[in-house]
Amino acid sequence: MVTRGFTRQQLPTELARRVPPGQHLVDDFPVLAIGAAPNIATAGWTFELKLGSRPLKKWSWAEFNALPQTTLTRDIHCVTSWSKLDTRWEGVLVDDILAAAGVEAPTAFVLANSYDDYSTNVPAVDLLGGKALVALRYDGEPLHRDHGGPARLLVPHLYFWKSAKWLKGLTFTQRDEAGFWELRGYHLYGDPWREQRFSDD
Ligand SMILES: Nc1nc2c(c(=O)[nH]1)N[C@H]1C(S)=C(S)[C@@H](COP(=O)(O)O)O[C@H]1N2
Ligand SMILES: [Mo]
Repeated sequence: MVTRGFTRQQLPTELARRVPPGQHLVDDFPVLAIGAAPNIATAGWTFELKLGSRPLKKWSWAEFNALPQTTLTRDIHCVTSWSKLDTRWEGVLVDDILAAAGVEAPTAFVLANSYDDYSTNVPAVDLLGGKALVALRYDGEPLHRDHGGPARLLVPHLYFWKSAKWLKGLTFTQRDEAGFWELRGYHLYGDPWREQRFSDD
């Protein structure tokens, strides 16, 4: 399937309806980050669930890999205007992370925290009901460091900046707290179908 660079207008209807307004398709997988990819060894890797500053549960790499694994094949949409269809990810559903911690979402908002000091906010409902994954594998291989390995958040129905790479943990917050890009003018929610790119969109 040759889709590279095509905009909605140039695509057959079946594909066009999967491409949000202002987006074009790519076949490659662009790498975007605020800095160089951090090198995180799985030996020292931990994943922590928190309620504000209070720790709820922490997993080592081995413990996290022992949680139920789910595969999601989803289209992804970057705010810089590329979209990529049928990307295949494998990892732990946020639902299963909460179940393993023995908690239900204690607040309505989550801040995803990363090892490169990146952060991004997502409403808790957008992470639940099978919608979001902490991905450990992409396309059948361990997640490449450039794409956020060892583990990244995948929230495919929102712009891809919400899918925090090099994920360190998820923090439930009382209020919707802006993350790295949201503090710099990006939309608090980021729905690609409503073109919520910037805070006043
Ligand atoms: N930790 C971290 N996560 C991040 C970023 C980042 O700079 N640091 N950039 C975001 C942005 S703006 C995008 S578009 C995607 C890019 O993911 P990719 O490099 O796998 O395409 O990661 C998002 N997650
Ligand atoms: Mo982005």
